[in-house]
Amino acid sequence: MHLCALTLASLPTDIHTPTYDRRRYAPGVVHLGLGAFHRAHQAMVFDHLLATGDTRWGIYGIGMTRPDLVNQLRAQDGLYAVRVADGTGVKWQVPGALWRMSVATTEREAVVQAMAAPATRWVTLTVTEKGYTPALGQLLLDGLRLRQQNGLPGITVASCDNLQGNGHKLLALVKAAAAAQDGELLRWMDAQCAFPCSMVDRIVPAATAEVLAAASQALGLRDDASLSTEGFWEWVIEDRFADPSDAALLQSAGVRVTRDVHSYEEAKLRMLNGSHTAMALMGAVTGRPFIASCIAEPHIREFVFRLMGQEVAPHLSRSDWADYRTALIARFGNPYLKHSVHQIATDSSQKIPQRWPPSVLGQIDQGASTEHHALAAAVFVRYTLAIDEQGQAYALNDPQAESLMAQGAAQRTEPETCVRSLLAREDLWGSALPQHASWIERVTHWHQQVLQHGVDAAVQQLIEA
Ligand code: CS2
Repeated sequence: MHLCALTLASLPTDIHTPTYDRRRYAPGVVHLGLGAFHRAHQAMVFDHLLATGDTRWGIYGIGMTRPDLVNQLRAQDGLYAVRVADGTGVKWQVPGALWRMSVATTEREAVVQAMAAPATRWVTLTVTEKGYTPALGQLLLDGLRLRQQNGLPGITVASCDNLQGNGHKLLALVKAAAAAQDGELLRWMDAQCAFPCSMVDRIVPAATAEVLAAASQALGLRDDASLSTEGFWEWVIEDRFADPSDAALLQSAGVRVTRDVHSYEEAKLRMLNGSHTAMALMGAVTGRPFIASCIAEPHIREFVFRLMGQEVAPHLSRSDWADYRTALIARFGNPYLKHSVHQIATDSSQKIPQRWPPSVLGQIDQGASTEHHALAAAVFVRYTLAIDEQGQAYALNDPQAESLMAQGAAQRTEPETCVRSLLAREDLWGSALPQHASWIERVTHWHQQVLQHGVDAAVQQLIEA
């Protein structure tokens, strides 16, 4: 038997389940991007608000391209179990906030209608870095246009992707989709809608067979949509809402509402995500499958520790970075999270721009060392060979895979040409970094070490220097 509304009552009593009515009310939130992250992060915050008796936080979840996931969730009435596990213990929970589901690619009109439904108060997004396309701007604009035409109040549209200034980026995208005759719509949007920036944080790997098996054991039911995450979660959102009273509500659920999201965003993107990308590429090239297997190696742990302390922290406006670093290293080592390095290496070309160049440029400005980032960049170049140090081939899952592999292909015979051409890409490094000859020289140096002696020896060399 599957987990679904009918079988919910049969779950063991120590599993936290929704007790509120999931059928009587229309969803108040439309969420675009129904991946693992949203279901184990925001959906659990909304579940908490629903459990307080506030019926406005049910979710209409939109899978952007994945009918398989939406079908699975529909078969389970939007229910799925989440294992929350770390050094402090293991518990299972079934959040109940996901009420309806559609797929954007095949049910676009339903998505537009959902955004323009009278009960809708929020649209949230986790569509990943590469999802910020003109088509997304058009989809949102169409939903907002229908709301305005129907005389409905404005809404809060919250981007929750790992992009600096994500709310500003999203608003620009929506405005770019507007045509000359949309003046009135844009005035309505400015007056009635809000596009707050936000930083979200929780490590939620894609589910593995091991998690699904643990779920069926814990639940006594089959659950094809179960997930595993850590106890830690954070959601920091700019105090800018269509309905200002949402600020206090979100705060009551543990969300931090502030005017200064920027300092949280930059610390998270460069410390957590920046280290993640460095470890993911190292893991992919050395054949270590998970982040936990990387951070368990003393030389990689020391590398990450120094990367954050010496090259990232000096350029952050958040002053409590040392505690943040300690907490991150513990989180990376969480043995329950089988966080695949290849999952994190996915879309590296879209992730690197937010994660590395700001710290490197900060160091260059101060005449300080960029060695750790240079080594990470060298490992990225090595990664484009698509074969690990044991001779095992892997796929580059990246919208730029073809061009990256073409530029990196001859690196064993023409290493300098390959490093130069990959470091010249402004889509990865921005316009300033490719101009710095010393940076290119250091990446070339570390790339040579990586090719000749392997990633582990290069990391050892750096931390012993
Ligand atoms: C990861 C993030 O896959 C990735 O790129 O770095 O998904 C990371 O786990 C989350 O941002 C943590 O909040």
